[in-house]
Amino acid sequence: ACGGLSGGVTGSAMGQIGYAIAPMIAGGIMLGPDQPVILHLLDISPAAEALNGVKMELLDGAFPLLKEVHATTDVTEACKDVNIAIMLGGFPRKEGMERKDMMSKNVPIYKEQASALEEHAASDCKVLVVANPANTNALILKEFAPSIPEENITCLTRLDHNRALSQIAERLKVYVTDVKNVIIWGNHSSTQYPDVNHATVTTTNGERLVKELDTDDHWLKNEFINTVQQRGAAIIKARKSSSALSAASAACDHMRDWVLGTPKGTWVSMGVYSDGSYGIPKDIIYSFPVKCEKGKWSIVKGLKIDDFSRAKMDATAKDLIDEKEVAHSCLN
Ligand code: NAX
Repeated sequence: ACGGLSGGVTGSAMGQIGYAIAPMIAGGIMLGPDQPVILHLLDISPAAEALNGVKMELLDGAFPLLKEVHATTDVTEACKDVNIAIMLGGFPRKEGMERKDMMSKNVPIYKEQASALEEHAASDCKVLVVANPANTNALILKEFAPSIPEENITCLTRLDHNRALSQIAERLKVYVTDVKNVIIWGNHSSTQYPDVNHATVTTTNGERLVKELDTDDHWLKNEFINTVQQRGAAIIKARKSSSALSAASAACDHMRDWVLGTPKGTWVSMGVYSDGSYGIPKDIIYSFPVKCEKGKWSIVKGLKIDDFSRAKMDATAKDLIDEKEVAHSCLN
């Protein structure tokens, strides 16, 4: 109506990430300082009053780019004509809860929201699933929204990617902006494989491989990988709550790069529908290194994969195949 890009955010009322990301989107962090936005916020009925409170705060923020805010508990209204959908809604895993119990609560949500997006979103809608199990929720969404192009359905592994960049920066005592081209392969779970083999650091002597600057293979193959894999758990232990501002920031990074393009010579990690690249099975949403240009991502091809990486890439693919089976059993 007013030339703004319309974006839907689910799980935005009481949700920690929703509360963190809404002002980022309204402030232009996700789509840039020249892009007006219309926000559609969705949450469930018990959260309706809180959701309205978030809307009031967004209006009170007087964000120059924020043209309209629609706060709703109606999934159809939330999805209406949106160009971008950030899927945060779901139930967190509580203490003592089995992964299967968590999936049986969340997978049906993604089936329902798939249909709403398919029927009501803009035909070019770009979808980012953040809620866990992120890869598998995205896969279910893809299966139940067959008319949405499969390349438009992605999941968030950028937080893991950013965590890997920052671990390297801390270790080598450089700025995080000097590090690039780490890779997160596979699932956004503890089986993910943070791969540093192709990562580089910009130095006064040009681009250098991280592996050349840090020859401690033991650290790279053990502490580095474990720290990135376990970072979510470490945040929960320290904050008594899961990552929120870093997740919101990573979701903005994911969308911004997808829409506006990755910088030249740089790739990022995104969970995308596997085309069989690098021998990864098709029909799963797997995190690959991607470059983005003109609103489209493409998997970076031809990277050399050693035996150590191969085993880890296959293990996380297996984890996703198992999750897919559990998800389907939750729907039967
Ligand atoms: P919260 O539990 O704080 O918020 C979830 C929100 O979703 C609540 O407001 C709830 O009312 C709402 N909700 C529940 N069912 C819904 C439905 N059917 N439609 C719309 N909204 C619904 O979780 P938060 O900390 O914000 O995390 C959101 C999701 O992101 C969780 O699934 C979490 O596990 C996942 N994460 C994923 C990450 C990633 O890198 N992919 C990292 C951060 C985070 O852990």
